[in-house]
Amino acid sequence: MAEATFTNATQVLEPFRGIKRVTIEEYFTSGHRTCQGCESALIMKLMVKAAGPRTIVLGSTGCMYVANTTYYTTPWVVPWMHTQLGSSGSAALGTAAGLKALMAKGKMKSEPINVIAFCGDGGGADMGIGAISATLTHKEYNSLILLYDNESYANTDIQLSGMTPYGANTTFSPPGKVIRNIHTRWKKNMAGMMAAGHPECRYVATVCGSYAVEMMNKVRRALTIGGPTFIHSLDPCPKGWDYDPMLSHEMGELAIETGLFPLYEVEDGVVKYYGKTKALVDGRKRKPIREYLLKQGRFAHFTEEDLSYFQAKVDEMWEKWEIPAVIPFRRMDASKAALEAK
Ligand SMILES: Cc1ncc(C[n+]2csc(CCOP(=O)(O)OP(=O)(O)O)c2C)c(N)n1
Ligand code: SF4
Ligand SMILES: [Mg+2]
Repeated sequence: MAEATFTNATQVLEPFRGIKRVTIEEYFTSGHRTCQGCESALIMKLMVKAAGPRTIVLGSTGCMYVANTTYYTTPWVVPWMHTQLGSSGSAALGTAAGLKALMAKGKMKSEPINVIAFCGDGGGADMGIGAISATLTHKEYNSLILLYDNESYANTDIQLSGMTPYGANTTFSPPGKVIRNIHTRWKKNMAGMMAAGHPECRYVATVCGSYAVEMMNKVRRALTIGGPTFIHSLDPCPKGWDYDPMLSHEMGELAIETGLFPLYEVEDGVVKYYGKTKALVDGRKRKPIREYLLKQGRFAHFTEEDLSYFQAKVDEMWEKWEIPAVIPFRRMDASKAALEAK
């Protein structure tokens, strides 16, 4: 039998050294129907620009499927496939495995092809978390899962997800006269969870479209390093968050400057902070969370008490977590440990 030529080789995508070095070609073009100011659409554009033409994109149901593929139109220039709402993980793994098998059998030219599966917060952090977790254990297949987090089930009219922030007004959690905050759960920590729980996953990162070059370089790093990789993107959504679409970039910046959404990567277990998040780690003052929350209609019902609670939770991420804003573990303090040892 002929020797299989296929290896786990990846495309080597060097980082873009500044905005002027970014390639001009677009693989997510006009022809979509997302809302004005939609940061998730920008993330799609940056993601595939970073990956380049030898890429297959798979997308689970949600705004980035529905608004991007109205019947007979699509902005995707690369091969694109829709997958079921909770299936981004299985789609990524199956496609990567299928390509590998076809190449090993000599039925396809052997070459590294990027496989990227995206999912929303509903499809990825709630429904599809099991399949994503399974994929992140398969080091023999190269794939990137990108979770675009607009903090709701946006496509079906802004329902609450496990990634919706505390207290937000959604169609499932409208503030009432008797109960002001229907939604009182704190948001899941997806990137931290994926990094901490998947030793075979060599690369996890957080990104925001407000920092486009950094975002693209993290995609390029994930695809270059290979194996299963994961990126979590925080995407301001004018419709669901209820703000003027022209403020999308500012909203992303505020999420980072207040410390609510840290920008970092974990490569082979080493945490590296980026940009303004790094400045916060190095001691710069975090902006008060109210500057971010009060610009959004979904928090318009917040009282001073709610704002203080939210601020205290963000402070906790930075002041109490063992790896600030990344992993919510704390060491047992020495005096308590000594007491318990008696
Ligand atoms: C199994 C299943 N349940 C429900 C739906 C209906 N549905 C389509 S898109 C969507 C919202 C998905 O939310 P998210 O993954 O956060 O993506 P977004 O719409 O916010 O971009 C829902 C509930 C579906 N397509 N499949
Ligand atoms: S609802 Fe939000 S995520 Fe969906 S297309 Fe509009 S801005 Fe984008
Ligand atoms: Mg969503």
